[in-house]
Amino acid sequence: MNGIYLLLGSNMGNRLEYLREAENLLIREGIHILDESSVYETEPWGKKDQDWFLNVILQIDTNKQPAELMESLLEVEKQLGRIRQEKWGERCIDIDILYYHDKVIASEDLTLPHPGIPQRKFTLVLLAEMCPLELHPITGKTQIQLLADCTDDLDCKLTDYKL
Ligand code: PH2
Ligand code: MG
Ligand code: MG
Repeated sequence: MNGIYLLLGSNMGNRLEYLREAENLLIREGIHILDESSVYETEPWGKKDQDWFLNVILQIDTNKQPAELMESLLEVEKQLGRIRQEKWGERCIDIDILYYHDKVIASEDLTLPHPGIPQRKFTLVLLAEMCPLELHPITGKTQIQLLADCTDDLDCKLTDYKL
């Protein structure tokens, strides 16, 4: 994997506005946006009785190391007023690091690559669009292979929304 990829998700309030505002705040944190995926509307994974999400992936560049980057992401979530922290529950904004180049980390605060990637179509469809042939640093599979192997059949709809 060559690149740093963030997944943004929102399923409360004006979801698109939350994604846009998150991108603006990331820029203000000194994070450079190199590329962005299409915006997808995705069926909630893990906890069914909640609204559908909008998800988007950003490829970024930063001098921050993973732990410091994670702090910036939590700061942006805080500035956007994220309060509920129920596992897999609804949230106005969630920003996760999917990949930080080939870094593999398993600390209490941060796991890299994001451990949910192989099980989540709402992540793999977007990764397959953005960096189809990049390799997962642990499994050695491309994003396309991971998507083909993924048994998640929740819906992921391409939208016309622009960040
Ligand atoms: N995030 C979760 C749990 N479930 N489902 C979808 N479709 N999109 C998400 O971003 C998402 C989710 C936990 O962060
Ligand atoms: Mg998440
Ligand atoms: Mg998160």
